[in-house]
Amino acid sequence: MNRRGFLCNAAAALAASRFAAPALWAQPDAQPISATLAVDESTSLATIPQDFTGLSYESAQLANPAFFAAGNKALIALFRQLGSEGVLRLGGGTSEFTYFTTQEPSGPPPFDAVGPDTSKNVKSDTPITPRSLHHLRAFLDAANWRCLYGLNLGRGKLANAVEEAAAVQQILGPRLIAFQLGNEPDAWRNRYRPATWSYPDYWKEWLVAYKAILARVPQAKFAGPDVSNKMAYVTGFAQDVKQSGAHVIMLTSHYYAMGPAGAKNVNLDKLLAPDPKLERDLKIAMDAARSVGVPYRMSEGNSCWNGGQPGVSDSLASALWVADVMLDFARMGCAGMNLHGGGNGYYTPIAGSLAAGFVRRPEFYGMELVKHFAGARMLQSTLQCADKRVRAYAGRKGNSLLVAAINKTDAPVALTIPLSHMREQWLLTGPALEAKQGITLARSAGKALRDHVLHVDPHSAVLIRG
Ligand code: BDP
Repeated sequence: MNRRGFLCNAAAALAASRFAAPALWAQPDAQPISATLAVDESTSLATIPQDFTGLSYESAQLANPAFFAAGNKALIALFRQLGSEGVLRLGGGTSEFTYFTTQEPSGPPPFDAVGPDTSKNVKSDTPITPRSLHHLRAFLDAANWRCLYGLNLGRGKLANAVEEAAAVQQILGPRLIAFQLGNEPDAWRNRYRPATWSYPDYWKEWLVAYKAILARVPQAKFAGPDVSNKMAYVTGFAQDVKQSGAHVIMLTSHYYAMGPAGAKNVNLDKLLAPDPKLERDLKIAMDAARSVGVPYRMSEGNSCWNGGQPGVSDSLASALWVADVMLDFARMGCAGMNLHGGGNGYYTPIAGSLAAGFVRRPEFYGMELVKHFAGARMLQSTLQCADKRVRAYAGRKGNSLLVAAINKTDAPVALTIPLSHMREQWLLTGPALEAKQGITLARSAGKALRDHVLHVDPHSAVLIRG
């Protein structure tokens, strides 16, 4: 039964929660939270690029040439489901443990699927060969996605990175967006570099590598600095890029909402609460990117670093979190986001392997909801609501007004919006906040919105097109 069809106003919502289908409500007696979304159609904040959606995988995954390959049809289909265009970023902790070789290794690959990297230091070096790059190209062609490619600057030999760059450029061709040099260089101190390591040291190394690659691959494009969280690296990089005249096409950094996994404060409540560092750091990144005149992309991130928190990163909560965070980044002008994962990691949006097959994890559905905003202009909107875990966004796409509402509370929300009718809707729900299975994103027909009120169930998200 579609309960939603019966919910006409806040009072009815309460009645329905008590008598119609109480089993689905986290708190059957919860009073509806009232909220109002005012939309300013005349003020566009940003246009969401078609390839806003992205995934991030460990570079080590390339050691199995059959993984990113045209034959991996199941994975290609899932990528396409997330976006008719998109960005696959290769990098992560293992990218400092890969090397390029034209010698195809004998014997089976070291693993089927891998990722995310949690060991930080203890890894074995894995090879990347022209064969895996040709397969990657075919995979990207089939998915119609492009690639941000991370080279090993942390531990590798520059000459080897230069050879790899030449092969990647030649093989990926138009599927290559740019190279990134090193993963999270702001975290190299006492790891791959001495205790004195700081931003100026990084810039010096970056420039040497940049020039060496350009000398061999004149058409190479670059993005960076792909840092973990030290925003001073992003602003410093922007300034130095400008001063040196280096050609960088995109600024990048990572965003993990929480971490490390296992820490005391890592839990469902924290994931669903507003994160003050998001707006603060994103503003710094956007300002830096604007100062260079290039887009900014969140090149790697997810709910909780160190592989994700079981019961949190793999639950309905992560689906609600990702829908909110993606729209928030988009609203602030970010050009795209690469959700990190791979293997059977807790936070990965797609889990599995060639042998076991691939499955959608809860986060996948949150990303899928956001894909409907691709190409939309994000509109200036103001949400009035006492509970900050209620979120709403508006966008204009052609003759449609899109409104997404994310209810991260355990009470129903009655959201007043500037629409009296919806043409269609997508509903993101699951059996419980911590549920790992049974998460769905279902599309249904439109209907009238009595008194302009959109009812949003507890722990659910809805996207409507009016
Ligand atoms: C980041 C690494 C990535 C890891 C992730 C994590 O770049 O490879 O998988 O942390 O710890 O720092 O989950």
